[in-house]
Amino acid sequence: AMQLMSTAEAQQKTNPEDIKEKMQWFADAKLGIFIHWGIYSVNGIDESWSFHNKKIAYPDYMQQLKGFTANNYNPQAWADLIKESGARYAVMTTKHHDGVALWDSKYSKLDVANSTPAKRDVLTPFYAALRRDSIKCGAYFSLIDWSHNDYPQFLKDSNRYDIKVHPEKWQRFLKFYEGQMEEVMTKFNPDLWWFDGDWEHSAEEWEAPKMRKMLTTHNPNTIINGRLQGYGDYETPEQNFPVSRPKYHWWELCMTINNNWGWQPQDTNWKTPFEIITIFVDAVANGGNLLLDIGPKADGTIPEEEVHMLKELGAWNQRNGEGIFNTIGGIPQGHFYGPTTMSKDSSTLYLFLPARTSGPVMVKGLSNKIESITVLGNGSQLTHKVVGKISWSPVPGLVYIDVPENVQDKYVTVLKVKLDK
Ligand code: JFZ
Repeated sequence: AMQLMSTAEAQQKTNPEDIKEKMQWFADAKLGIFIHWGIYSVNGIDESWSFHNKKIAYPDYMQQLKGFTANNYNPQAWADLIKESGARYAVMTTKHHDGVALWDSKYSKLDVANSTPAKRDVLTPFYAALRRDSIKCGAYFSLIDWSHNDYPQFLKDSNRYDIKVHPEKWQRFLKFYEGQMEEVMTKFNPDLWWFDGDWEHSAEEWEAPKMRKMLTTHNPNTIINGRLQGYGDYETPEQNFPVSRPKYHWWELCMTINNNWGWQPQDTNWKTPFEIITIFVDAVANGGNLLLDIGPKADGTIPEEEVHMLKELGAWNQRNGEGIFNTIGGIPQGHFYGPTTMSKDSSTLYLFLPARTSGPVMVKGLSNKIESITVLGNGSQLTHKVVGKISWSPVPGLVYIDVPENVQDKYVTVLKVKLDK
């Protein structure tokens, strides 16, 4: 039997009306690039989870510090590639659950500046490059820190202590984690915070309201993702996404290009550009964004498959971005065989053809007259026929649009339907 996945109920504690203005760039952005970079990229193993799940001993995991060189790291080239993809924001792992900070932290020696051959803060030049390219800066920040001695959880099935027995230790951890968060805040002033790992403790234990207050006081426009035990601004459903029934005001699907967040050489299960683009379009048509992940190698090179994907996506956006960026979700599903979006003034409808077609496509329920239909990317004008419209009845007819094969996009074709107002 088919099973429908239940999407987690949005348990957002912020009022959408209060944050509408600051959320606008996010709503318009549609595409972000997620970057998982850390010492786990040295051996090419699971980020943090590999030692937590005892696939590798903790000391051996930490040996990777010695291999994090960032020798070929070119932050401007990263930013330029992200720009080329069409993405309008980037989210970089400032610190994963392994506790290794990618900036020079005054609260710990466990950072790439003090403990790796890279010998420098790798975040500052990247965020500077993003800002030069007018790309919004997102900071992934793990609440969990499995390396910290005052953090209760450590390896799977072996915790350090119980918070109820040693509340003073947890207080010490809070000071540390809040200190590091404040460091990231003042150094980089992120446009967006992408928290992760909230599940190990409650909102009260994380002091989530206080953290939210600190961040929004420093920068009232900063956007916080949902993984702060409900004290965020938007939802982040992951990977297995029933995106078809959005119940969130703002949401973002985060997804890997192969099967892993960080670089893992054995994982060659690359999604195709067609797959990525159809998922992207599906998210946007349902009012969401796609946060697409890349995993650079320890020397700072981005795997060629990922470079290729970002370039293909960018080329597709060059041809078809008019139907994506700054749009809103389209007409109800069932009125068209594929995803749809609309211009904000609803004068233009964009129809996405999820497959190549050798004949006409049909749209239901359009009560406006159609002024013109063009194919994005090549400007071809298409003809259409209205079927079943009765002159005296307000019920719209069925619109059949002719889509010749030679005008179709290599991946997903977008038809621009201008409506008479
Ligand atoms: C977390 C991390 O543990 C993981 O390593 C990676 O960084 C990813 C982006 O985020 O993993 C999660 C978090 C939340 C869900 C699934 C995996 N979730 O809500 O389904």
